[in-house]
Amino acid sequence: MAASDPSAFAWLLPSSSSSSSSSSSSSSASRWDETLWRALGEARQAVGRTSPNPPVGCVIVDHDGAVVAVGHHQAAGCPHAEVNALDALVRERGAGAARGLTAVVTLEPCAHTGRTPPCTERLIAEGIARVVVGTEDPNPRVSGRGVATLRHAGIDVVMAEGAVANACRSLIAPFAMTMVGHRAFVVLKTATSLDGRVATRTGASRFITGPVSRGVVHALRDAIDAVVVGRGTVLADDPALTVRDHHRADGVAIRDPRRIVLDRRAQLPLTARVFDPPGALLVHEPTATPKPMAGIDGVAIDNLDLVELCRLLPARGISSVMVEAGPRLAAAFLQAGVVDEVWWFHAPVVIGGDGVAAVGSLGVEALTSSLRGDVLHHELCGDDTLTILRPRA
Ligand code: AOF
Ligand code: ZN
Repeated sequence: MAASDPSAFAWLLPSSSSSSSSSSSSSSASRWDETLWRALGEARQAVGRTSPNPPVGCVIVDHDGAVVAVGHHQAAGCPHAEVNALDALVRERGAGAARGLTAVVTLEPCAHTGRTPPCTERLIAEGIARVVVGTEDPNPRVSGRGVATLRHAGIDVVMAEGAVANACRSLIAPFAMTMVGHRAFVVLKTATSLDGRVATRTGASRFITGPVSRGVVHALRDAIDAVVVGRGTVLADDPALTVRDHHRADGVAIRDPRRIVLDRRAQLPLTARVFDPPGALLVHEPTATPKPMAGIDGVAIDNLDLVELCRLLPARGISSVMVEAGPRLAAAFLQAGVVDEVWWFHAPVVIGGDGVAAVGSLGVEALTSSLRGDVLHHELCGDDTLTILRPRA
C-alpha cells in the first residue's frame, strides 16, 4: 500500500460523500475520474460480501460518455463485475451493443480462469474499444497480465491516476493483504473517554461514545468480514456484534459479520450471543476440546498466536477483521505487528486514572519505543472525534 493511500474503510464515513469529487489532474486519465467514482460506488455495494475475492465495480459508457450499463461482483464464485455489466447491456440492447464502447473498471480485468472464465476474453469478444482500469490486480496470477492481454488485442487501456486510483487501491487493501501479505487485513477499533479509558473502575462501559460513533461502528461491521473478540469481553459484556440501527444509503441490505472468538480452553458458554448466526470461528489452544455446535468452527493455535491466526483466515474466506477487544487483546494485536488501521473514537468525557485503559501494558519505557502511527483521517462524529491511524512498522 502506498503511503498516500487513504484508509481502506474511510469511504463509509458520513463525510466521504464529499470526497468523491473529481481530482484536478490534467492528465487524459482524469477524463474518466467521474465514471470511475461511479464504478467505485458499484464496488462498494459488495464490500464484506465478496471475500476471498475483492469487491469490483464496472461501468460501461457509450461514445457520448453516457452510462449504458453498470455491474459489480456480488460474491466469490459469481460472475465478475465486467461480466455483470456486459450481461446487463446485452439484455437491454441486444448482442453487439458493447462494440466500440468503453468499460470503466475499478480493478484490472482478470486474464485467468478461476471459478469463472477470464474477463479479458469477454471484453475482447464483445468488441470493447477501451478499458479504464482503477488499479492493478495484486493477485500474482493476474497482475499486469490482464492489461497486457487487452493491449495485445488492440484495446486502448487507460490506467487511472490520482485520488480515484488511490481510492480504487485502498478499497481492495484487504484483498491485497491476502495476496501479498498472506494474511487478513486488521482494523483495531476502540471507543474511549478523552483520557483513553474504555470503562470505569467498576467495569461500566455502556456507552462512552455517542450514537454517531456507534453508527459508524455498525457501518464498519457491515463491511468487514469478521469481528474478533476475546473471552474476557464475551464474559463481561455478552456482545451481539451485530449491525443495528444502520441503513445503507445505497439500499443494500445490511448483514452481520462473522465472529472470531479467542477462548484458550474453549469453555465459553455456547449460549453467548457471539455464537448466534452467521457463525463463529472459535480459536483455542491445541489441548482444548470444544463442544461441537452447528455454525461454529474450531481452530487450534499454539498459544493463540495472533500472527498465525491472521495467516489462516484468508483460506477460511476472511480477508478483513475488526478487533473489538478488551485492553489485553488490543495490546497483543498491536505488539504482534498485524494491525493495519486503528480506528480510535474519543468521547468528550474524562473517566480518570482508576478507569480501564484501552490498551493494556506494552512495556514501553523510552518514548522512542512507543507505538507510532500516521494519521490517515480525522472526523467529528457528533461530539466524538475519530482518528484513523496506520501504525508504523
Ligand atoms: C475481475 N473482475 O469482478 C473480480 C476479479 O475465482 P474467480 O474466477 O472468481 O477469480 C477470482 C480472482 O479474480 C480474484 O483473486 C481476483 O484476482 C480477480 N477478481 N477480477 O476481473 C472482478 N472480482
Ligand atoms: Zn474477471
